[in-house]
Amino acid sequence: MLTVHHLGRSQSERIVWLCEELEIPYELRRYARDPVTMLAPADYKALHPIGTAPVITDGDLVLAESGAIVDYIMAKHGKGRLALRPDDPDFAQFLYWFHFANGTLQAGMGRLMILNRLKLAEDNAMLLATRARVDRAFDLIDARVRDAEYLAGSAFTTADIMTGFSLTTMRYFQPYDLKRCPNVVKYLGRIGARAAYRRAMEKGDPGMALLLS
Ligand SMILES: N[C@@H](CCC(=O)N[C@@H](CS)C(=O)NCC(=O)O)C(=O)O
Repeated sequence: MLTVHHLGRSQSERIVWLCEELEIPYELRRYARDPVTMLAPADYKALHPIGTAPVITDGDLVLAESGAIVDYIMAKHGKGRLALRPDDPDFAQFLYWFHFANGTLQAGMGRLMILNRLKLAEDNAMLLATRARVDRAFDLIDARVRDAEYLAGSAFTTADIMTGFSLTTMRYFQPYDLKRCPNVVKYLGRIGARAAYRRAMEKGDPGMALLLS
């Protein structure tokens, strides 16, 4: 049985969301963050040596890292859904946005969160450069979803699932004003209208206000 180990308000919401989109059977185990450090509790850290969310278990397999988990579940249960094939004209876009999610957007948001907590001077070069990089990432997404319904193009794919956390729940940890990104707000309206997204968020983080604007 596939088990999704979900740490509250974390990147593991992606995996719950994927399972709900695919409508596959899975068990959901929820873990609360340590209330002081906001890190994963000891029983979560014991699941996998890297100690971060998401983690899935499937029989003897224990797998971490969002992208690897999404690829694993898609290979086993995707049946061609939520992904583009190499002969699709938007295939390269699909790959780009799938990897942009953790490689650039979430990496930048995480770096900015840490730099902000260090209370550096407002003119600190690293702080300014990181802010500018995150702004560029949001601007790039805004332009993409102005011209296309979803990140890969006209079809909703796992590129959207990979990206969603950084545009929404991550803003509990690193606020980002979406006023500069009107098309991202419209896009998040489309995301928030998906029944599978709503189900996933309600199952994973019951009662959490969804940061869709
Ligand atoms: N690149 C990793 C990042 C994992 C990660 O940093 N997860 C955070 C949650 S958003 C975490 O586990 N934080 C709690 C901790 O480090 O104890 C992935 O996508 O799986």
